[in-house]
Amino acid sequence: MSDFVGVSEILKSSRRLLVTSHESPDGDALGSMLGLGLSLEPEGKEVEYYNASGVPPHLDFLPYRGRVKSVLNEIPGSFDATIILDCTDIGRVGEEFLTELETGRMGRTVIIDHHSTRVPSADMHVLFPCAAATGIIVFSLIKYLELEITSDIATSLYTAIVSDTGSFSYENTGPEALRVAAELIERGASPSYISEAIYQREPISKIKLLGLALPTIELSEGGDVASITVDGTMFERTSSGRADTEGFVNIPRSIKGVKVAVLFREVSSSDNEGKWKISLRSKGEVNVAAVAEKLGGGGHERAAGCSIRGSIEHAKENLFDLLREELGWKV
Ligand SMILES: [Mn+2]
Repeated sequence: MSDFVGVSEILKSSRRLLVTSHESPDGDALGSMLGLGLSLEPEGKEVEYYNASGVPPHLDFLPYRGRVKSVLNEIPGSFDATIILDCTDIGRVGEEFLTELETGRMGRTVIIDHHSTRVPSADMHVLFPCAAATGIIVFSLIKYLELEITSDIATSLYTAIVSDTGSFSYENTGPEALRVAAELIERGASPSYISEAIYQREPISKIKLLGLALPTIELSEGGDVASITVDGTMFERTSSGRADTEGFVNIPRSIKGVKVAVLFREVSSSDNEGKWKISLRSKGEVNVAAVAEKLGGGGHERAAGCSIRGSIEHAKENLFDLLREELGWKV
């Protein structure tokens, strides 16, 4: 059961807090981290910020991003509590965190999230799968605790909401997301500045990578599924990295009639077998979280992810079989 009051009590009674989120953080993960932490600091709390992947280039405009450390070892001492945002599975915080957790110095663990696919693995949690972004839950907590929302906090939380709603275009965009966003604008968030910072500062390497990836777009399952593939050689040829594939899945998603969009991204694996990170987006009725879960991943009904080992042909076959079932196609 979600314990909003219990989590608020932990925040109130803790003196030193660690705020963290999942690896490869998106705008919701980092925006929620900074939004929550910055709201607690004026209350005399000592807050440290940690993300195993650091701050990606498209989010390097966030206020106080320099406070986010990517090596836990560089943050000494113990914490009264660790707040894990936008992440229900504690393992997604990263290896180093799991190791440090064993030492007991992380204090009580609290998860604040809006993902729905897993049972949270922390001492206490606030889980609202209906919230469009974790940033909205953080906003509610700040209000409940009667803390001030400065313009830096407003910018952080607005970034969280914009990121997870696809600039207020996905199905999760509702009155609540827009009302919270409106209040954040009143408190100093600038929609044009934030959108430009996130979406209009692409590195040329990303556009070149997209150029190589576009010809791989293919339709399957009678046009219900569209996929795009980025393999290791494309990264090499364009000197780009995994962060450069951000948003690629929206291109197959934009094709008329497509119900499920897929991005296959090759990641380095210890063996030479190949490993594919898969991003899934649903435009129709298909629950892609259900498909991702069958492959050991998770996410939301309309946006989920997982990975498959082996060749690209193997990955496609595996995934498309499951999607066919979910789409209700008879083989
Ligand atoms: Mn999120």
